[in-house]
Amino acid sequence: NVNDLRTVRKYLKESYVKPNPEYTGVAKGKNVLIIHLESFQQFLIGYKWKGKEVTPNLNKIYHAKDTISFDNFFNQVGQGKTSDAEMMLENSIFGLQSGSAMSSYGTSNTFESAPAILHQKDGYTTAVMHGGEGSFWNRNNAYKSFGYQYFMPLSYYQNKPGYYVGYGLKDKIFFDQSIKYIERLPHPFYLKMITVTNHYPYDLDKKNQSIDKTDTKDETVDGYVQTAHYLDQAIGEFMAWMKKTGLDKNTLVMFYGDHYGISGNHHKASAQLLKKESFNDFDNLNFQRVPLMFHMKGLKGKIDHTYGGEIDVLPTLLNLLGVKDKDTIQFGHDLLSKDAPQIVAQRNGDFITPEYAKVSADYYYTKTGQRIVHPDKKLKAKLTSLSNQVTTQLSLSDRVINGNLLRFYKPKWFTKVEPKDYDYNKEVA
Ligand code: GP9
Ligand code: MN
Repeated sequence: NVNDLRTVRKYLKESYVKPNPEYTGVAKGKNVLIIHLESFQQFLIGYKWKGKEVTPNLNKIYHAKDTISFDNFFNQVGQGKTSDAEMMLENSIFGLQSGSAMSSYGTSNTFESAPAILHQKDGYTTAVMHGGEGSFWNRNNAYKSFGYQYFMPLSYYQNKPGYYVGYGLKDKIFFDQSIKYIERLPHPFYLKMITVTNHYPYDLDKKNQSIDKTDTKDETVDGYVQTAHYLDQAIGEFMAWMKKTGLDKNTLVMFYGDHYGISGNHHKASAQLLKKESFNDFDNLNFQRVPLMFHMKGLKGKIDHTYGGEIDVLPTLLNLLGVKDKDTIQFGHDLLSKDAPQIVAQRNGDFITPEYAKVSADYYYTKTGQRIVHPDKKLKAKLTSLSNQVTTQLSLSDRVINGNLLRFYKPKWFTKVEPKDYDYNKEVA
């Protein structure tokens, strides 16, 4: 009810983190192109197999002088996987403890999401492109609630034999066919492109395999570098197109990995891939790092070591775009802020900070990986406090979703999104 909203707002006010003014508006008015890297883990960046870089194009972008890259950025998804990542990125609200918030609440809840904010504040045209079924994760409804004007799922694409693998069109075909739609989008646009070939079980036709599988002998793991390599090539081709057309000059491209590709059930194979002697639950928490990169001509790039997670992407992006977000219900903060709290929640209540980590009932020192066995009183209080902060953040976010609290929240500048105003069968204007 309304009182819950008050509790949430009070909490957000008290925990508010001021964005970094040095970055405010550096991408003002630019197109925003979000490239969703399916199941892409941070360890792939710079990773070599048999002497060959697995993701040479993304590596180049990661290190480019005009890219802000994060190397302590974590996925925070739960069972909702991709949809939880999308939920967080579009709203700075967590997915749920079980199930998918986009599936369960995407149709009925009120949202104040990135596309609606950018459309209303700065006139952005908003669209999602994805070479998979439109109903997957309830996207065809949830995107309307988020205020996306256009959604081009599989039905917008030509699907010939051999084009489709797993959950959608192969990435190269997807990017290729997306071009004609991108060309029609009025500027500035906010566009999300969801890749899918690098999805378990990492199947790929012979002709597109251009790096060997790894040799851990774990069948669910060994194809991972192969589809990641293919995804990287697709991105290389697409970025070349952007450059050729000059679109790269007025577009902020943001890359992110949605969640792990190799689950916590493959400790032995994971150890082998990382050339480690062993791989425990703490290592698995570290394995939840995924890429986050902002790439734009003229951007002052760096590799930023701040600890953060998917919940923080929207506030970071909005600050780069110079869009004030102090009066929105968002549970994350600008990652470039000097005051970033660097406490990264996992959906199950585990967390990691630059100093400490919690996995199930165990605490660890982040730097050494050593388990904290007998914490003194002071440390114990510190760990409990961190754990409580994480639980509070998660449970208040849950209250927003479960109680549909945004229906009570009406900032003056925001016009409520009406899903019925959107029709995903119409042509781009
Ligand atoms: C399908 C894709 C996969 O459209 O987004 O979702 P996931 O299985 O990764 O949650
Ligand atoms: Mn996914």
